[in-house]
Amino acid sequence: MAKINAIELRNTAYKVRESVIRMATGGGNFVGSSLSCADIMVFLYFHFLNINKDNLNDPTRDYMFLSKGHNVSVLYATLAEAGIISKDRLRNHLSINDFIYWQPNINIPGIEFHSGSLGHLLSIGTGAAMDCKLRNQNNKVVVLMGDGELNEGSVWETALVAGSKKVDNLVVIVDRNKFQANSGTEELIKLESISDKFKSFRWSVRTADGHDFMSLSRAFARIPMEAGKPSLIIANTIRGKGLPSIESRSDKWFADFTGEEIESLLKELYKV
Ligand SMILES: Cc1ncc(C[n+]2csc(CCOP(=O)(O)OP(=O)(O)O)c2C)c(N)n1
Repeated sequence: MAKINAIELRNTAYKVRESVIRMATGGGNFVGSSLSCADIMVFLYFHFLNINKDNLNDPTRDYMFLSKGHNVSVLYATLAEAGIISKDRLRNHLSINDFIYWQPNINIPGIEFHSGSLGHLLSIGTGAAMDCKLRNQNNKVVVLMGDGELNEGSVWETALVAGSKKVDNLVVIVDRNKFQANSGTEELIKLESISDKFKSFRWSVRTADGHDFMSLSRAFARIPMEAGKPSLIIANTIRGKGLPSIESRSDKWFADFTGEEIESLLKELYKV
């Protein structure tokens, strides 16, 4: 991996956050949990993954599956910063006349697969990773999941298969913001220890600070973490990160802000 340029990544993350906030009006957006994974997305697309506007049709490039599909605004914003979709198109978010809509749609360049129904893209990503291995390609497949999403049964079926079949080009990153929609994950259905559960399914596991590019860089430094094992990175994050007035607020998982509120949130973001 190239040397990390944390300042550049931080600047890109500001722009991504700004786009996510601007999309949280006229119908709304899952702004809280999109902001929790904004730094992760920037790290993936601007440092870790071999995905860019010129190699989308190259089967040897890397793949990124957004399994927590309701956070698609952060994916759109990242794809726009990467020049994969046009920034103008972000204004169509929530227009029924564009495939840019509530959930990831494969008709948008850079989106690998439809999602929205939680719990499915780990199996799709595992299949893609197995396919790459069968072709003797060494591209990496990353799946970004929510922590609450781990409650879906199909996640554990696939985790068992990926560990058992030694799918070691697969990396799952969990946005561990400790919320599932409007409730705390541990109050709903206890998830801990996520690490021990995956390890017992023959995965390698690391934790990282999901808002610290150096910490993410250390966690992703060697993939596979152990030969013959899929990798899990538990990224500890804060819902609403970047906007102190909504950080960790259960009522700001989803929000539909007025134009005035958006302007004031952007001032808060840039601390002006
Ligand atoms: C199969 C399925 N069940 C329920 C939902 C409704 N739903 C959308 S987001 C969400 C919360 C998921 O929690 P988490 O993965 O932690 O995401 P976050 O709280 O970070 O948004 C739920 C239950 C869904 N999209 N798919």
